[in-house]
Amino acid sequence: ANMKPKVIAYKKIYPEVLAYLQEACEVMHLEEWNEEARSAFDAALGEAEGLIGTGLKIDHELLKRAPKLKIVSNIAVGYDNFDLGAMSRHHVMATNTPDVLTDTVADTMMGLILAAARRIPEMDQLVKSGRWTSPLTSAQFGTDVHHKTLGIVGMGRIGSAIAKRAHLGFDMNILYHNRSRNVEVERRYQATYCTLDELCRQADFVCVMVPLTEETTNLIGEKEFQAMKKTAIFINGSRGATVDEKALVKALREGEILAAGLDVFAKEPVDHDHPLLGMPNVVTLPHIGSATEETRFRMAQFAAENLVAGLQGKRPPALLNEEVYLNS
Ligand code: 8YV
Repeated sequence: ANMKPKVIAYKKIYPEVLAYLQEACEVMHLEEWNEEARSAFDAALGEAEGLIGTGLKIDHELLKRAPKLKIVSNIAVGYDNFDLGAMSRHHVMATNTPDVLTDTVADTMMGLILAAARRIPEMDQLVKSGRWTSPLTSAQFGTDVHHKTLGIVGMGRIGSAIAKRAHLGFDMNILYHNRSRNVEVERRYQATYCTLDELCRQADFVCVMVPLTEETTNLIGEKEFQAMKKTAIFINGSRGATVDEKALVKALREGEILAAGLDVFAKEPVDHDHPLLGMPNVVTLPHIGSATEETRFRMAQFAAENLVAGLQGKRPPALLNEEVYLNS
């Protein structure tokens, strides 16, 4: 008889990582999340001891249907899709993939900062559409990034990696707002702690890098945009819901801020008629923060290691709810 624990992988998994999982588990691999996969998932959930994938909401409703579940391994660092309290109550371990994506996401954010400030996608379109027929006029000039003030909202691992690039590479002055002080970034990158209001008032670039929680939902709204400089560029690489999108649209329309660079949206994929998509001064990306071959591979590998450790009774390296492991 096959005594390996049953696992459902609800995302396309790299073959090497799948092979690693299959050594320790009996894996149901759902490469695409369609109607068919959904019913296969529902049918297998009752016997599953482990789940691995991205984005699926893990709440009381789902946990009720999964009496054998021991661990859910998120292939992402953000875990706003987890109801951690419910998972702990159901004695289900929760894990994520910190660290391995930090530098890649920070690179993406520098890309958004540069793209929005220097209007790179707009200028690319100008060239490719054959409208580059005469020397540029000042109406087409961008704004400098170096020596400007970058305000980072959320100074965790990724925020620190952005501060590093911005300070050491672009001589930027760093302000930050966070739940707690981060003395390391203050010492290394001369970052200055301030209130969210002060940050909004003083920053040339406001970059949001907080996890999505109840406290950070709509953290940036009308009041914050009004406090920003008219020349401010707003960057979001966290979750769309940390920002009131209506207020963002209004701020851009009314010239309360200059531009925005967004990797995330309240609803993903974003609707093609969303007002943000019609604005030339808004650079949009389809949530590619961590989307490089190397990093997505490392994330899948890390998530698989978390899952296998948990199923073998070892402490998963990126365990989020310690109490479940201690009480097992
Ligand atoms: C993930 C992310 O790639 O890690 C996160 O929190 O947002 C991205 O890195 C995304 O969840 C899809 O895998």
